[in-house]
Amino acid sequence: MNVTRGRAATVLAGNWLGSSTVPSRGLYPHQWSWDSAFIAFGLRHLAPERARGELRTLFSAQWRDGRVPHIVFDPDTPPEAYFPGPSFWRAGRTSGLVQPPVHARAVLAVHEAEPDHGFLAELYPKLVAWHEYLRTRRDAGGRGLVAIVHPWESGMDNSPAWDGPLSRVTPATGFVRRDLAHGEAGDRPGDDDYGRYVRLAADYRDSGYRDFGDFVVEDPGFNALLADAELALAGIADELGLPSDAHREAAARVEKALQETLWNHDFFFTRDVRTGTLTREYTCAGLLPLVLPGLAVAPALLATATGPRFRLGRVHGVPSHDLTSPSFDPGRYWRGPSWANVGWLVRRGLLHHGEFALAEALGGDLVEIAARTGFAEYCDPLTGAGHGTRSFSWTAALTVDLLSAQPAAVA
Ligand code: 2M8
Repeated sequence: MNVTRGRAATVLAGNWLGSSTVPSRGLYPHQWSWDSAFIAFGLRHLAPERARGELRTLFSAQWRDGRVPHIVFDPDTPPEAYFPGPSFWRAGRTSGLVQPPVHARAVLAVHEAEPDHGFLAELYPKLVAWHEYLRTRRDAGGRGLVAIVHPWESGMDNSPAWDGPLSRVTPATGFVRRDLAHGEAGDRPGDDDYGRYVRLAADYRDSGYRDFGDFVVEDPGFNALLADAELALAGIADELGLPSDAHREAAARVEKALQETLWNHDFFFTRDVRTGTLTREYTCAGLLPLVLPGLAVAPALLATATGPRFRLGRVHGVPSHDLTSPSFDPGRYWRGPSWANVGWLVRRGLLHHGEFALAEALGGDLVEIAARTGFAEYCDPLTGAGHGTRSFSWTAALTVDLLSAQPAAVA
């Protein structure tokens, strides 16, 4: 077995709890929604039964309204290990927020690695209910796009795109951060931002996880991944011999709304639903529509991706924020560093749009960084230095997937 693949498999085995995988033993000691989907992309090559188990465990915590919670708490992990824990959320064994819907794509990929129609048939209605929740309960702007109600829902928690909408939120106080016990303070969000996250989550909880509050934004990353997930659902329906046109139509509607609402000149921006304005921050979320094979504006978006703002192919991975912006910070959480999951998604997009050499270079670079940094959570795009926690599950899992896709990649 390739050395890097073996080390990645060891990371995943070390983070496995028995029915799901933690993103990291110290910093994130429970199950996270989109992490589990990325983890399944790697596990499918190593242990397909575990990949299926990962997704089944997540969906066993799905709410009756269809939402898939962003955290499923491990009952055997002490409550003080992570804040905000179950007593904060008051939602049983889960949080009440969501994360980007990458699950349908993961379910289909797991099936492709080892066909299992029973697994597909079991997950299909759950995925349909999940997408239905997003479509019907989250269209705050009325334009056919999902609105997120908390930065944590984007998965890109501290993105500069949230600074505007977050400025309306009064930070909560009187709580103890647990994350700083595991991470460098300079890599993590600042105290004021953390206070705002806690305030927003508490307000949403107090509304019964229903109301749109001070933070309501349409994120191009989240919505592009939903459109891609609808395409994956169409693929699952085809495998099951079920009608699939409705899923393709749903994907096309989201793609059209993305284009009409969030595209401006050379990029997809976030829209603040409360003010009706685009944020004008170039963040990696705006590159994610590249995952859509039919994207009409792909040439212009690729020009931005390879231009001075992201310098794809000339830096490490895909920077999470605009390299030319004064708020670019190469080490701080989602304000500049490169993440493996974003790189992996953009690589898929490059393949869809015929950028094969760039895709291969990006894939090789992601594997090399992961191996050299001990599967770091993120890295400095300018130097490749690792940041955040190490032995991070999705970095390891996506490395396995990349090595399986291109066996000639760096060992
Ligand atoms: C980070 O988010 C959590 C909150 O959900 C945190 O900072 O405590 C993000 O990077 C998110 O995308 C990721 O899913 C999570 C676990 O890896 O960590």
